Amino acid sequence: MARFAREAARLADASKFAEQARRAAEAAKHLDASKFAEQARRAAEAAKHLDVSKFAERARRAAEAAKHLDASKFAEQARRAAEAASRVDREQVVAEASRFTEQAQAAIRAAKNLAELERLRIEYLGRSSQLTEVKKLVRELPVEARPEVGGVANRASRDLEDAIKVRAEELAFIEREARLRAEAVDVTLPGVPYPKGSLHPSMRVVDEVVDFFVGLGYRVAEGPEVETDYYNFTALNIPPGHPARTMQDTFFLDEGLVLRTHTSPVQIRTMLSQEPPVYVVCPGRTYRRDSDPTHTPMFNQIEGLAVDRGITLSHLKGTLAAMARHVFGEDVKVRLRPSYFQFTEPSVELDVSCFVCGGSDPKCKVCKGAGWLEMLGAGMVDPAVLEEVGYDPEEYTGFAFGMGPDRMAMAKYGVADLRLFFEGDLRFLRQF
Ligand code: 2U9
Repeated sequence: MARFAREAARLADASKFAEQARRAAEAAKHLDASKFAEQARRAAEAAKHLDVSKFAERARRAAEAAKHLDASKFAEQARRAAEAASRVDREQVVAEASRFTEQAQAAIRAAKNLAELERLRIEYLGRSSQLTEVKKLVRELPVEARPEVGGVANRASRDLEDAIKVRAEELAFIEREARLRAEAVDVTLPGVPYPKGSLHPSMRVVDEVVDFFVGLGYRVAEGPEVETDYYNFTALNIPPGHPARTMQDTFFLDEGLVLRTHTSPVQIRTMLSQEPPVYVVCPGRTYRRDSDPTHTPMFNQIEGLAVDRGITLSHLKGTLAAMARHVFGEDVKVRLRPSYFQFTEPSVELDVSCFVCGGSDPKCKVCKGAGWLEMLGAGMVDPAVLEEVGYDPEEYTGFAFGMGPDRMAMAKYGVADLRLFFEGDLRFLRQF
């Protein structure tokens, strides 16, 4: 048993001794010699356990006195022995308690981390700690010693709890500081370069064109790339067996499905799903069996459609001229040439004046000296197409247009081979 607890236990023994001595003194009062001797012997026995030679000596003298039946002397000796035992042991308990508290506090202050601190808390304040043992012993102490020893034990508990709290706060602070230091970011280090992507040249043109039409209030519509024969051809006034079908170099799939050859089916779907007015722009991937420096099997298209009351060819021309200026520059001019498409009547092609030389350079790389660039096809929506989607061609008219943003990008950025756009070569793509 540790010293603090051992001292408390000794004090409990002393109280037993004092009780024996009191009984001996009682017996002495009645001059009962044999009883003295017996009581005194027991007192001496108890004193031995105390291991305090002074007590033992006093007890021995008490026993001696008892032998000579000197009752009053014995009683006096026994009383003094009892007093001394309780006083001396109490002092020792108090001294031991403060030594114990000091040692424990020093250990707590030296705890290196919260885990060690918790170990110390269990050691000093836990169920099998000295303090708990001492508190249990208090009940066995002489009544007059209980408040003092109990007080000493409670004070020791309080002091240690306080010390643990203080150390816990210190350690939490130290551990937090260490963590912050370990996690610190050196903001002066150069950053890790993050490879930055850029927009594909075709997509830059798509964005510019779509932005222009969205600015006019058009909505953007998209649709499937695998289409039915009906949406890709029949609804667009190209019935089965019509020669116009063979001109489109279509990729045919199973079960009457095709890879769409234009985004026109998206406009058909839009008109079937709503009543006029319709103002839509339809960007997307389209497919034709074609491969040379100016044709790839997959290419982008932007088509658009405006159907409303009183739409005329001049609306078409004004709208597309403004679009050309938005994409190629404020100075470009446009001209219309007559053309033919199955789904528009009349049909036109729109040329843009060369945005590089303006027609002044016979050796211009972009227009090859022509001064004009073919930019898009367009026309007034054929009444047969309006009828097909359930719009009354007597009440509504519309214009439609279609353009190839890949081709437009080739002209705009001076790229001679369209195939470069779709090979995914970063050396090419990084230039945009
Ligand atoms: C509906 C009615 C009419 C769309 C149009 C063109 C003219 C045209 C080509 C441009 C270059 C295809 O990408 S390209 O090869 N397109 O010339 N497209 S009129 O007319 C429509 C579309 C939908 C319902």
